Order: sequence, then C-alpha cells, then structure tokens
Amino acid sequence: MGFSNVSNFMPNKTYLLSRSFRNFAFVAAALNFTAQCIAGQISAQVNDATGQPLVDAVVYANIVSGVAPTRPKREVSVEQINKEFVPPVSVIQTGTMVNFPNRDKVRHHVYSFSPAKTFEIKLYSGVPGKPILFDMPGEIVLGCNIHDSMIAYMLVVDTPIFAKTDKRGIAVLDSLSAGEYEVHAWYPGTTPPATPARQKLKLSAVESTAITFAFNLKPQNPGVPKPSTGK
Ligand SMILES: [Cu+2]
Repeated sequence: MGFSNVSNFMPNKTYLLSRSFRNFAFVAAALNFTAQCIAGQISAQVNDATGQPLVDAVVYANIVSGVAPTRPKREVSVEQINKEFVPPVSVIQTGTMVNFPNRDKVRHHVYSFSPAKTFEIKLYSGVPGKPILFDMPGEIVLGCNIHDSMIAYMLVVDTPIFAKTDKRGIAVLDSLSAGEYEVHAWYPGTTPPATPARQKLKLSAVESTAITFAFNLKPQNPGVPKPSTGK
C-alpha cells in the first residue's frame, strides 16, 4: 500500500504520517470488523467430470435482490511474457479498461475476433498507447498474429461479483449483502452441456454458503486452459 515510503519523509512529517496511519489502521480494522459481521460470502468449489478441481474457472453472481458491492474501478493488464499471455484467464466487469503490455523483446500483434470485443493491436513493443475498453459482456479469445501458440481468455461480466478459482478449484465471492443471487460458473472455451447450470440461492447477512459446480470436462492441465474448438 506504499507505506514503505515512510522513511523518505522528513522527521517532522513522520510524526504526522504515523498518526494518520494509526487512524487509518483503526478505521480499517473497524471496517473490516463490520464487514465480517454484515457481509455474506459464497464459496464455490469447481470441479471437472472426475471431481478434480478446475483451476482458473470463473464464478460470478448476478444480483436478483440485494445491494451490489461497490468495487473501485481499476485498470487491468494482460501482459505478454516469454511468448505467453499472463494471466491466461481474466475476468472483468463490463466497462473495464485493459492494457496489453508487451514485456518481451520480440514484438507481438494481439487480436480478438470475438463478438464481445473485436480488436487488434498491430505489431508492437512495450506498452500500447492506450488501453482497450471492454464494454460488452461475453467471452473473448485473445491470440497473437505472430505466435500461434499464444492464447488467452477473458470473460466480461455485467456484475461486480466475480472471482477465479485457485489451485484447489475454489472461488470466493465475498462482501455480499443479504439477498438473492444467481451464481454462474464459466470455464474457457466451454459451452453447454459441458457447463453446469446456474444456481440460485438466498444469502442472509451473516452467512457463508458453500456450493459446487461440476463441469462435464475431462481432467485439464492446471492453469493451462485448452480451447475446445481451436477457435
Ligand atoms: Cu506474439
């Protein structure tokens, strides 16, 4: 959070800063305490057809009734490192700006033909001049015109409630208000009937609900989602 800069301040300012930091820490602790008391959470386990966890699956929830959590607008990056997209899977809210910085010495030519966002950034090095706005929900497949093996996925969702699964196949949706939610799971390149049905659930103010999604997929290589069609 940048508090490591404290030592750069002149001594007379250090006192003020440490005092405001104490206040900040107090308020943050109080908020955190409040959040734990009033916020619900959905913990989703996502598995393949054999019951093995799916890494980099996306779980997101639409609000049927309840209050949307406020999330700060942030800019997201999909980097190119060693001729791979990092991260290979991203989930963003509609209206998010995304950067595509090239960290390699070779040039890349990033493109998408996906209906949710069709674009290309022609042969470039370094950081492109401006980020790309993703203004429609849907699945986006990224490729590079120069390196055929480069592939990545983005899911644009019309909700601020989303998370990716970790190594255990678990995605946690937290800071949720009491209400009714429609929870979806998504895995790159997967369409029904391999995709499990959405789950509707009611959440009280102080609750952690565990749900499970099972994709009708064969075991995947962890962290390396494969395209189903080669599209
Ligand atoms: Cu490339």
